[in-house]
Amino acid sequence: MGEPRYDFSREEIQAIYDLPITTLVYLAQSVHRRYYAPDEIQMSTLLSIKTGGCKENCAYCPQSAHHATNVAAHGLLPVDDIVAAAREARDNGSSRFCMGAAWRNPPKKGPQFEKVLEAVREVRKLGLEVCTTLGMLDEEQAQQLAEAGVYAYNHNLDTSPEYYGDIISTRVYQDRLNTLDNVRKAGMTVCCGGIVGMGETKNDRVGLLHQLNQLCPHPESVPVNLLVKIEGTPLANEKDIDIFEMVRTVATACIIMPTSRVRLSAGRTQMSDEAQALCFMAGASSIFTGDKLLTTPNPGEDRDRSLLQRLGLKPVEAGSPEREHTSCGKGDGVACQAAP
Ligand code: SAM
Ligand code: DTB
Ligand code: SF4
Repeated sequence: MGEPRYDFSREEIQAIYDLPITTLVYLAQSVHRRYYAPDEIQMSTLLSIKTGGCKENCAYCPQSAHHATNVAAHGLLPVDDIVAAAREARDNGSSRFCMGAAWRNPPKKGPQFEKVLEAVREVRKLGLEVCTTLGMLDEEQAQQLAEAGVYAYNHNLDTSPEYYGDIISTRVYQDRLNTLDNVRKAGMTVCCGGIVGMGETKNDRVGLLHQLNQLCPHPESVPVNLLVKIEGTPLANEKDIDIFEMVRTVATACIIMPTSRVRLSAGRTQMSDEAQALCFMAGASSIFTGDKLLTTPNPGEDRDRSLLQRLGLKPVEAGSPEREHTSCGKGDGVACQAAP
């Protein structure tokens, strides 16, 4: 056990997910140690470079123009502001800087996309790994971002294919898979995960994990977000999910995608220190640092520094390369067919 497999059946994943938590966490930690140092946490910092007014209707998102939230929308930030934020993130120990834009897809060519490419080149010069999340990409945009120096592209599948339509109706699952395909073909690494706590069933969480497992090669990063409930969005009054479902999702992701770095992403402000520690024991080895995610609060440098210190964990050195993924040998990142 521990070598990447792309053919887990949904039933097999379900069986792993349902293991007694002691066995599940033990297995996840054992697999994690084969590929990663057990005491290292990779830190990424996010910046929203274009906020609000998005044409998509994602039910969880404060930045959708379809929901009346009180996000302060702004257009694309000046390149200098982006670079200043990246420098500060690096000085605070981040090894990756992730720029997010509330776009259905980036504008085709033109000054806005040029500005993004320029920001990527400048942030790259600071020695940071550059990540972007800008919505759907065509082949050419993916190529241009890769050439400018984007290391990773974040594009989440969010939930199971069956539940997707309940959460977003302005695009379909296949649109996301197509972008992931373009990202792979362009040679960027893939950051792809989802959200728990959106009213989905356990079967949906397993369905998402199954889809992620079939991405071939597996995404290098798998962000697991806990829903941040935002007033004005359709999910504002969603009931709290049992936090052990989050732990199970993290642990199962680590077991079925052993070379992927699983990131404890949004929602940490609602999680106790103990719950976060349990996620680290279950193999999560990355967090977003800073006091803001894209538009919502995050624990902040001081709180995280103290948490890592109490747990005896340390940040991954900036500039140390991510472990290369093990290729399935089946090609270019299109979902491989699961074994019958
Ligand atoms: N517009 C781009 C896209 O959707 O890919 C990039 C930005 S979007 C905000 C990035 C991801 O943030 C989403 O795919 C979703 O998984 C996550 N996200 C957004 N709002 C969230 C919330 N309220 N709680 C948890 N995760 C959230
Ligand atoms: C991801 O999966 N989580 C991050 C990152 N990728 C871009 C974003 C979380 C956003 C949470 C809501 C907000 O701050 O607006
Ligand atoms: Fe929010 Fe991204 Fe959906 Fe736009 S596409 S509403 S920014 S999650």
